[in-house]
Amino acid sequence: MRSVSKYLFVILVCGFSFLRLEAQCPARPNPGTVVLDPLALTSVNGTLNAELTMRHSVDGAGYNHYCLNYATNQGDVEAPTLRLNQGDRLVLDVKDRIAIEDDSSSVEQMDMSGSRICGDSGTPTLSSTNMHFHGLNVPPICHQDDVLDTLIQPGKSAFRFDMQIPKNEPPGLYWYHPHVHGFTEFQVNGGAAGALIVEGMGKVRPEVAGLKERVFIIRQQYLVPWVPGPYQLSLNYQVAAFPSSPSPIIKMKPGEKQFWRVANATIQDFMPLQVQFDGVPQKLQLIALDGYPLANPRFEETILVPPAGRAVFIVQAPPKGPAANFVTNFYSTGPTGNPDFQQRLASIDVFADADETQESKPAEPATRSSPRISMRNIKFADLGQQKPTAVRKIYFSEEFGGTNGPIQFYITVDGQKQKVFKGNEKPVITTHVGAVEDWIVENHALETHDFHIHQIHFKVMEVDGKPVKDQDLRDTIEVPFWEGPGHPYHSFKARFDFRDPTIAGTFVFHCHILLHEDLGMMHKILVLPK
Ligand SMILES: [Cu+2]
Repeated sequence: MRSVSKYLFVILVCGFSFLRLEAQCPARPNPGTVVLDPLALTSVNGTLNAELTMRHSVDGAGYNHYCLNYATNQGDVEAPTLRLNQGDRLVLDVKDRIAIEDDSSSVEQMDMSGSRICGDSGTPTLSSTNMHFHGLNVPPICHQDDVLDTLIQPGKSAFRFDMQIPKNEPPGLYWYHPHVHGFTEFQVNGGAAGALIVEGMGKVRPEVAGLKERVFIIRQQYLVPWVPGPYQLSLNYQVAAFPSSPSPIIKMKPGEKQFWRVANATIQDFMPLQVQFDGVPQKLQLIALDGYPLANPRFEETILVPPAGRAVFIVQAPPKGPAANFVTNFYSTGPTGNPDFQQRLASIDVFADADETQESKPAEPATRSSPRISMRNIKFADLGQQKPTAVRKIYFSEEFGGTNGPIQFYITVDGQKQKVFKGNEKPVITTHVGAVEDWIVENHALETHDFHIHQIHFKVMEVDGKPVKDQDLRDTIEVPFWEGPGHPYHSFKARFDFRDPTIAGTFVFHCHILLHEDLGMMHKILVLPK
């Protein structure tokens, strides 16, 4: 915390001016109101075509809003949920209409030399944007999921993303957010993130068929995200700051089972999620993690969802009587990390007529005629049986400057020199289409980090050197902090699948604590075509 005054000084000197003539972002829901699902846009005849406009404003409490607006007859709506089927085409036009006065000096600028230009040219700034489709197994090329080269500049014409969801994409919850290196944290802190759903979960996991479905996006906002300290969480943009403001309300019928899709769209909050009745955690039936259905659904009282992770689970409402709450618990990220606080995300109120009070989509009907999707036919299904073609070790570490906490954040391939990410760097890993690799990822830092790789999922096989019973497919996972000398490093070992030729190209792996990513805890991997 000693570094706070330094950060404030930097911000004042930089003239961090967010003076706006008028609010560009829609008003967000008042505290203590019923939580509605985000507006859902659904593909029609195999295509979902939509236009989103990124805007910016500052609210009365001083929080920056970055909003991905979708225009409706009732006005702009932020960050709609994009719902598609396997094999559908997503055509998304994204326009940047951020208008911030003089942001050019506020952050160190990214070196784009050496990058191919995809979209607009020019230097990336806090007002530039682009889009990452987190978890989708789509090509890392221009107009699809290419965060390294894509730049959308303010005032320019719309940039078109155009991609096909693979026919064997795992049904599940994905999400989209800006990913301009050096500036990702600000826009996600401001709320610029939404859900993307590949339909069909009820066909893979019959447990959810026929249940009412809810989509909950948890976001996190700091007044200035560089400054460690207090923050607010929100649920579908409604601030959850109990007891200083009333909790968001989730309405359910007594005893009703619902199918919740929950995305952790925070910038750095590791969330041990629970549903409690009178303070007692209830068993939640976990169905999927990170957009990948579990081989065997299991019951858990606490579901740990790291930043950028998603969990899909079945919640059963209490009978009338006990106080029911959806909470995230305290989580320690270690001596140099920021603590993640306990917070009630919503109170669950049971009403016999709960149906009429909320907008949400009924889950896919449990019709016998709808064809099943077999777990064997979705991507990566046979990964456990493959022989690895290479084994790599990768580690997180931090460098200190005096007593002010970590100043450099590294992710390093074992044997290489520690370095921060540069836009014009060469890939630190080169592999080829057809490879299946086992990676051991260790954390040598006194702070928990959050591993994420673009374009593929990985199958978790060991944690801290011991085989795990549930070999889940993930795209994001926590790696706990090192307790210090005399203690082993925490690690996970997972199998990474580079067999699909459509992911050939250059993409990134990084820490999904977004400040760390922006400061360079990221590197490139090149997958050569066969
Ligand atoms: Cu990190």
